[in-house]
Amino acid sequence: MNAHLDRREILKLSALAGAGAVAAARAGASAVAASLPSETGAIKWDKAPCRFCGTGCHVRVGVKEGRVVAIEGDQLAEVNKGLLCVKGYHVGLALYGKDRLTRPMLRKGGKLEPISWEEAIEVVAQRIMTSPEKFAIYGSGQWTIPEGYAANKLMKAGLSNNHIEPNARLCMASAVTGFLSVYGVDEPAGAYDDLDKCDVLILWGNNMAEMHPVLFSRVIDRRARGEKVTIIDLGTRRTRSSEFADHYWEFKPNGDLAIANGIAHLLLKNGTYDKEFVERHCAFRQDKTAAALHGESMTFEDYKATLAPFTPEHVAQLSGVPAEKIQMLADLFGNRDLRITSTWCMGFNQHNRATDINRLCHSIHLLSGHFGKPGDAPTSLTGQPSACGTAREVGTMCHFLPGGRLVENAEHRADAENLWNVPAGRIKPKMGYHTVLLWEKFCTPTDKGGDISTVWVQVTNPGQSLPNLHKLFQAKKDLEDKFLIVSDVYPTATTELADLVLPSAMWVEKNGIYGNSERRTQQWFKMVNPPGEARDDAWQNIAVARKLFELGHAGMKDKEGKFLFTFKDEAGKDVPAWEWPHYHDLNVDKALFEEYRAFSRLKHKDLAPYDEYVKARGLRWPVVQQPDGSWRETRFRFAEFDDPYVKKGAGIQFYHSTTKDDRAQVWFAPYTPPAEAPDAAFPFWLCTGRVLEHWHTGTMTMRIPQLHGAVPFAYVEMHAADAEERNISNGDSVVVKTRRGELRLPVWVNGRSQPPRGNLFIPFFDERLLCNLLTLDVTCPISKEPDYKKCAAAVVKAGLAAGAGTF
Ligand SMILES: Nc1nc2c(c(=O)[nH]1)N[C@H]1C(S)=C(S)[C@@H](COP(=O)(O)OP(=O)(O)OC[C@H]3O[C@@H](n4cnc5c(=O)[nH]c(N)nc54)[C@H](O)[C@@H]3O)O[C@H]1N2
Ligand SMILES: Nc1nc2c(c(=O)[nH]1)N[C@H]1C(S)=C(S)[C@@H](COP(=O)(O)OP(=O)(O)OC[C@H]3O[C@@H](n4cnc5c(=O)[nH]c(N)nc54)[C@H](O)[C@@H]3O)O[C@H]1N2
Ligand code: SF4
Ligand SMILES: [Mo]
Repeated sequence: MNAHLDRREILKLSALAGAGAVAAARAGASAVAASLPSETGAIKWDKAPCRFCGTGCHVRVGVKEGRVVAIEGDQLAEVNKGLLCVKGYHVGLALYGKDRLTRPMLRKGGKLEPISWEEAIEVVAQRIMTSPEKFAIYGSGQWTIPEGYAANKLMKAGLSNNHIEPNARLCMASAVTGFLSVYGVDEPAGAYDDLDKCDVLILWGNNMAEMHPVLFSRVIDRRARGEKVTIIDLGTRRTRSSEFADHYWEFKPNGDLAIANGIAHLLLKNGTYDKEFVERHCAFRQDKTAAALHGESMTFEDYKATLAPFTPEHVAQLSGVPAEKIQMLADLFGNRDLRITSTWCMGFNQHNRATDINRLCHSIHLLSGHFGKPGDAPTSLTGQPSACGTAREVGTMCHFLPGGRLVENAEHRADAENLWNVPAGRIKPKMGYHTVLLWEKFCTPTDKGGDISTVWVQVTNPGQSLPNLHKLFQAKKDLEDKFLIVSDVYPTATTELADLVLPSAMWVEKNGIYGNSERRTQQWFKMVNPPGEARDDAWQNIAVARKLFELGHAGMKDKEGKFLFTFKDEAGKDVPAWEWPHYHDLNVDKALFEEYRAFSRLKHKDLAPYDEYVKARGLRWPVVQQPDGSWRETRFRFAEFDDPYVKKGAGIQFYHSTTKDDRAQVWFAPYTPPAEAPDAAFPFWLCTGRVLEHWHTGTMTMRIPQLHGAVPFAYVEMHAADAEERNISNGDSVVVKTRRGELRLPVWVNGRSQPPRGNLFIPFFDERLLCNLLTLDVTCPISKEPDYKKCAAAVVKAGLAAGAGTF
């Protein structure tokens, strides 16, 4: 049995039977790797990163007669070495749903009516001109880097408006605040190579078998080669990942805070922490206000004393994980001969104390010295294909500037104004509204403080993915003067309330660049034409900017009076890229990327020239030029053996330390209960999330017959004993209620995953069954990311069968 076959097996096992079999069968086809681009018969092949998750696999895309006709795993790609999961194998079909949006549409008399692009761009620009400060862009970690960069520049450098946010606020914002408060700079120090080297892998509530399947297979594959790797799955429900774990330990919601403190407590009590590492590289910190990014310093003695109550017994009580397991985890961390990698995703980030739990996980790695060696790493996994690249690195959040910098810092603004060549003072010094606040302001009447009047949504589906939808989205219905613009590729829950719909080109219908979970920047070229009149998102931003320029908006000019998006072709001739027939006269992606690159060097996130990415299957930043002219990527940051920015002889150097002494911060954070907990009226915990076959709101995967067929509708999972007690059988229709809404859907007992007693789980991919009508919009006070993972719910058996389907 060769290694690839084993990885295929696990990918197959992690899928439902039907869809998994397809994955396994198709994986064999990936043996035809060749240098790219190439032609086999009439099929022309080229490379692209997969459209879906943050793993960032590379696919080979086969095009024939203007259509994507084949997809293979790219064997030249280090991330996936030829393998894909079931979504990857079907990614080409995401383009070919029958109801692609093909024309701009404006709501007239309650109905969306086709209009011309010229009119559509005019409508957007006029809307902005009416009140530029009440305009907002709500974008995405699925924006390409140039798209996000163009939108960010339009807003911050052009409109002096910081109301721009990506959906990554719902996703990675807490990982960002975690990294910033521990290391002073965002994104993981390690790389996927850690997964090849670790002896122990701890999943802190992330369901890697379904959400980062190819990455998970990279670990499972090692077992098949005879290597020993112990997988510990800490979670609030049994998932596909638990099936592959050596240990599955279930904790109560928010119990992770107690577990991490329990480990730290024992490391200190038993003297098994890494004294030398701590003395050389760490400082101690806490946040008494419970809302600050940087908090106050504390002494080692204070740190130890604050942890004293977290005995294994006390932790067991808070978390539900037995005391001896806490001891076992502490023993593992206390053993310097082992290499330990921790991974996490939304279990940590969607949490009312999300920044805290991120900090604590980094802290136990630092305290025990499990840091800075291959395999020894706290590794935050990113969800979307370019949440790192476009949301975090390009800084499309309301408080960021490109390159990991801040709008509230005068020096950072001055640097950005220089690079953008706009007059000093152009960038507004106050941060904009974070996502939840932005939608609250949009859904509040103008005379009641609702001072966002127009939102332009790009590459995201907030009508389905925002929490507490009645309040944060559907309330827009009754507000006549609010205007919603949506750029998408399909009709969605968001276009349903849109006043203007703009049809977009997607994935290989345009050039693109994504940045994945391990700091890897990946480029692709346009391979097919978009359908009908669908156009690139970057073009849409540039065309609106040009219209604003023509309407006399002063912000659309730079210091010399030139239009902000001025492009030249290779001969040095100006190209009016805002005119669609000229958009492809040059590679706009390349031009925008080269401009953006200058920002990447401000905080050691150096990117290589565009052409280097054309040759590679992605490169991990910082990418630094060598004396021989070649470009070298960095796998392990802060470690002298690999990171070019670490001083010689330092070993480890946290060169963006918040205390400016090259130290990372070890944090204390208390155990805090969830924001809402079950009570007599709402006796269940409700958790929400995803399944392997579907991508988020399902707009793409529900239109792919194989994936739709595998999991055709949403359901609520509950424990068999809870169901029995209520006389509920598999497939019965129930109503799930919370303080915010209710939803009728079928029950799945002993299904894909198994929540413990008193817990429910609903996936959010089904637009007919919107679980976000139920969820809570409470956020982590520091990251402002909502906690979708727990609220209190009740379940009542419904009288009639559910509309969507039964098992
Ligand atoms: N197939 C597929 N893959 C995807 C995506 C997709 O839509 N489909 N989306 C991508 C994106 S954007 C993201 S963000 C990731 C999400 O990837 P994950 O975070 O791995 O997945 P979720 O289903 O959101 O999270 C569910 C898990 O949250 C954990 N959890 C619940 N409460 C707590 C708690 O209090 N503490 C902790 N530590 N854990 C808790 C539970 O154990 C549960 O299994 O997946 C990415 N990959
Ligand atoms: N209940 C619950 N809700 C959640 C979460 C949860 O765990 N539970 N997780 C949150 C997280 S982590 C995330 S990341 C979000 C994701 O939430 P969303 O971003 O809202 O979900 P997607 O389905 O990825 O939306 C992407 C949209 O872009 C469209 N699209 C695809 N390609 C293109 C393109 O090239 N151009 C344009 N203009 N449009 C395109 C798709 O059709 C789709 O409508 O959901 C959040 N919401
Ligand atoms: S693991 Fe993620 S990136 Fe890789 S094929 Fe699957 S969805 Fe695509
Ligand atoms: Mo996400």
